[in-house]
Formats: sequence, structure tokens, C-alpha cells
Amino acid sequence: AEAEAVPQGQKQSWGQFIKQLASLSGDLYSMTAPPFILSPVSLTEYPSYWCERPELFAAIADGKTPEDRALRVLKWFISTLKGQYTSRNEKMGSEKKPLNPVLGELFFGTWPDYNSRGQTNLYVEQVSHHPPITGYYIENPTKGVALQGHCAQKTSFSAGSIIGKITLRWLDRLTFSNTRHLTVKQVGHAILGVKLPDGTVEDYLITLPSLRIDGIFYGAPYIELTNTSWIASSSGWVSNIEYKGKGWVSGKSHQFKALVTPPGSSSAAHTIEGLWHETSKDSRGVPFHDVRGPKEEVSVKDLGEQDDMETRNLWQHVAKGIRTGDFEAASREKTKIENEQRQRRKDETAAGTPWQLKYFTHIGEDPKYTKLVKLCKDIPSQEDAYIFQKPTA
Ligand code: CLR
Repeated sequence: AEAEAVPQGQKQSWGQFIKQLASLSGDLYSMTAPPFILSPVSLTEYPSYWCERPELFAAIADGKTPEDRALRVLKWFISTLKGQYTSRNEKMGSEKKPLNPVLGELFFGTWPDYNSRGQTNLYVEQVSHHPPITGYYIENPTKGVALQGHCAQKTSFSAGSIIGKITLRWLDRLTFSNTRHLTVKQVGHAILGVKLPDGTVEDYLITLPSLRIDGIFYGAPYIELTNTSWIASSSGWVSNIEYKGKGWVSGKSHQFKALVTPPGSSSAAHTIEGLWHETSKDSRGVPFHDVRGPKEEVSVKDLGEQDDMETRNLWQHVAKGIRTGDFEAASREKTKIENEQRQRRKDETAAGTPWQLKYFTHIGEDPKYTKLVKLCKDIPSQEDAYIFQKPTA
């Protein structure tokens, strides 16, 4: 029964891939994986998941009190999770391995103004290749709401030592337990800024949940969220979100419970519970979020109008190969991009002129994080950040 979702002819390379995962000998993104698990989409496109319900993002600004706004931020945040963590399964049948962005890769998009919610703009830049780090900025200037963040991942494999020693020949014969999974810790954070009518800005620190990728051995990976994440506001309101999955015997996938606490208090004023990919309610049974309806994908310029470094332009031939099943072409085109990148880095080193980021500046310590993290528990007291700046030219 093992690896039943893996197409005939790719079982051996799936086995090799799992072996690599188990020993985690390399960088996950650059590991060779069999064609069936490849996505034609680069990781630089993933930040668009933050705004596929732009009306919820815009509505944060309409909150009349800090409490009201804290609940609106939570509602928007929870409503992004379905897109962030289940959309590849819905679109492509399982979780997939994204294209590994090159340094300086860009992704821009917009969500149109509609019902006076204002236009939302997205800017993404791959700010590091090794390790992969993505910087993003999403703004709705009309409403005065902006999200500034960066993300990276630390992965580890649950069954390290035993699995790591299995030889490929044996792999076909073993029946794997579905508890053997990949744990992905998200590194990075986001700061949401909301401009208030009096001109001041209310900030929200958003931390990210950990992921558990199950179903790998069956060749049908999917994500479950684990542990907790935080949303801490400069107003003093704090949301702590706890994530839970199916469990051994009972329970449902994708459960969460959020406690929303007022400034200076340790007891929650609101408790929200439900399934993040469907609906939730507060403790009085009042509906909170509902993501069963459609979402809005980001609009992107036509390929012809895109710069060489814009992701869909850069990866177009690789993506086409993957989409049409011409994996030889995909791999040839991917090698071309990788070789070109290596050459660029060599030339830069030789000339003593390192690559310059276009939209983001690295800071060693994010002062907003340092301030707001004091309202959270059990997370690092400092973090770096990549701050968005529109190029002047
Ligand atoms: C990127 C940031 C987004 C949320 C998100 C969703 C899915 C994650 C992705 C992040 C990072 C890369 C990721 C992916 C799921 C699978 C993929 C961890 C966190 C890894 C690299 C591929 C594993 C290979 C197979 C076993 C699927 O906001």
C-alpha cells in the first residue's frame, strides 16, 4: 500500500527523494524530486495568499476601537490559512514542491478596487537564495493598511536515524507509518500597520505557525498546522492561536482555538473556535469567520510586460514543461537558470560588487518586533527583518 499515490516509473526517484529528506543532507528546495511532486509555481508567489480576501484586509481599517480592530485582524489572518496551507491540494491534488526562487526574483500583483474597498498592491522579492528568504509587502493605501514581512523555513524529519539508514532496495518493501512526517518551522514574522483617523499607526506583530507535512510516504503530502502563533498589537490586545489536527483516535483536521486578551489582562475577552479551512464561532455561538466561499486570486501583468527577474517570466519555460508533462524540457530550462545564476554570483565576486536588493533593506533587529514580542510567550526576543522601500528611480 505504500507510495500508492506515486505514479509507476517514479517510485524509485520518490524513494531516493525520501531518503534525502530523511538525512536532510541538503537544502530541501534544491533536492531533486520526481516530476509528479513538482509545482510550476515559485515560492515568491506564496505571499499573495495573505490577501486573497482583500475585503477582509481593507475592513481592518473600519474597526472603531482597538478591540474591534484586533478581532478584524484575527478574522483576516484566520481567513488566509485555507489558501496558504490547503490550496495546492485543492488545485493540484497534493502538496507540491515549489520552484526554488533565485536571488532577486520578483513578484508583483494587485487586487482591484471594488465597493470602495480600495486597491491592494503586492511586492515580493527573494532577498536571499541560500538560505531561501522571501520578503513581501502588501498595502492598501486608500484604507491605510499595510503588511510588511519575510519568511524562511527550517525543516526536520521526524524519523531521522532509522529512516536515514534504509537502503533504496528495501524501501519498496517497507510499510511506512504515516506518523513519519516533515516538520517545518517558519522563520520570520510580519508587521501589520493600520493608520488611524488621528494619523497615528497601530501595529500588529504576526508570528507564523509550524507545519507538519504528512502523507509523504504515500506520495500524497498535505499540511497540518501545529503549536501556536501570536498576533500582538501596540494597543495591548493580544491573540494567541492554538492549532490542532486529527490526533490518533478522533478529532477533525485543521482545528484552531484563539484567545483574545485585552491590554494588561491574562484572561481572554473572546474565545474563537473552529476549523480554519471552513468556519468558526465565538463562545456564545456567534459565527466568526467563513471561508467556504470563493477567494480572489491576485492579478498579474502579462508576461510580455514583465521584467526578466519577474517570476512568471523567469520560470515560464520550466513551468510550461511541468504543466505539459515535458519534464526533460523543464529540467533543461531549470539547469539553464541555475547555471546563469552561478555565473552571475561568480562575476559579482570577481568584480567585488555583490547583488543589490531592489525593494527591501535588511535590518539586524526589527524594533517593532522587539517591542511587541514582550506581549507574547516562548518566542525569540529579537529578530531581523527586511524593510520595504519603493525604488526611487
Ligand atoms: C511558505 C510561506 C507561505 C506558507 C507556506 C505554505 C506551504 C509551505 C511553504 C510556506 C514553504 C515551502 C513548503 C510549503 C509546503 C511544502 C514546501 C514547506 C511556509 C516544501 C519546501 C516542499 C516539501 C516537498 C514535498 C514533501 C511536498 O506563507
